[in-house]
Amino acid sequence: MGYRVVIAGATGNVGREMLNILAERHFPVDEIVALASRKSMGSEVSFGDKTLKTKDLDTFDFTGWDMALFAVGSEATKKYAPKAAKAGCVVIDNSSLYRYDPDIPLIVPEVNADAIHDYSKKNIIANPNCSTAQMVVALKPLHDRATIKRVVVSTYQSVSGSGKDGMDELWDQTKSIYNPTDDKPAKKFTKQIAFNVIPHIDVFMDSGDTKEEWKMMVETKKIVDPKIKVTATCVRVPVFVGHAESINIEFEEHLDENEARDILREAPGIMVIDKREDGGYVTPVECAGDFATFISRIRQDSTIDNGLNLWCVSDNLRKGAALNAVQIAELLGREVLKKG
Ligand code: 11C
Repeated sequence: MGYRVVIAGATGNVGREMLNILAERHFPVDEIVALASRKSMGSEVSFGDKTLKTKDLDTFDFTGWDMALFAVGSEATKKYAPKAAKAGCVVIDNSSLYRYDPDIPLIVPEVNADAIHDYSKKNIIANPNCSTAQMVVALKPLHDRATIKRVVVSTYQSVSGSGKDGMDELWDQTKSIYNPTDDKPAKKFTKQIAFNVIPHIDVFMDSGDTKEEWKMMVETKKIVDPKIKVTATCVRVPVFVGHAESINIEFEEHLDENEARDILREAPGIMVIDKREDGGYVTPVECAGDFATFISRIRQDSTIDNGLNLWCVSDNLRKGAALNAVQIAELLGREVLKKG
């Protein structure tokens, strides 16, 4: 016996990946329905070797469905997630709407799987921001060994994080650079993204940080440990899929780089590729389509007492969004609903 599963936002980048990953991981599905906004209704999406025709999210009755994976953005989530939760269907939400609600667990299964039991307060579970998800997978095993005090992170985030429009803008602008008569001015991004980098993701906050940077600080505290201080600079780069992060960590205790490498090698969800030679590290194009969070360039930071640097790369549509949501669905099935 399996689950009756809803995918809300099935035609977007993340919704399509959710369907792919459920099929790839043989999630025990009895029935699955793909929902979309009225304007995309009737369009087709793939689920394994099947094709699903999308139905209207606005009129859908969630009664009798076990879980709904939402990938629709905060506004539509606000309208439809409470409806699903009230009908007894557990919502796993990829938007930022509920992440900071103390009654809603924010889960990365490799890090804080125990939080799953708090789902019942509101029947909703939140999925973190993509740049946070991959970072906390790397931080948690190191924190367990040497207690992290502070993290300084700079991100190199792909355009797929901003949806299909962002990917189209990079593609069109890149082509137009070689064909100046076909000028493609910035629309989705605030400056030219082709052959450029932009130190601005999401809106500016009063502190001067962007909301993307704020999310990394606040979500890391909620998922790993409220005592960890995080400062972030988030940058959009002209890469289609895969976020990279340069992470500097300060610990309470000394942690040798070789021990850190061994700890990360054993940690769930991580693949260490770290040879000190040309190409002995992972870049975003190599991580696209993969489940793992890749760690490279592990080395001591000798400018502080207990410091370590590393390079962390992961598929932002997978570990950063759809894969993590499916892992939460698996956890919910295994620990709570127990049907599969
Ligand atoms: C980006 N991290 O790369 C964003 C996308 O809070 O779920 C995900 C935004 C979020 O633009």
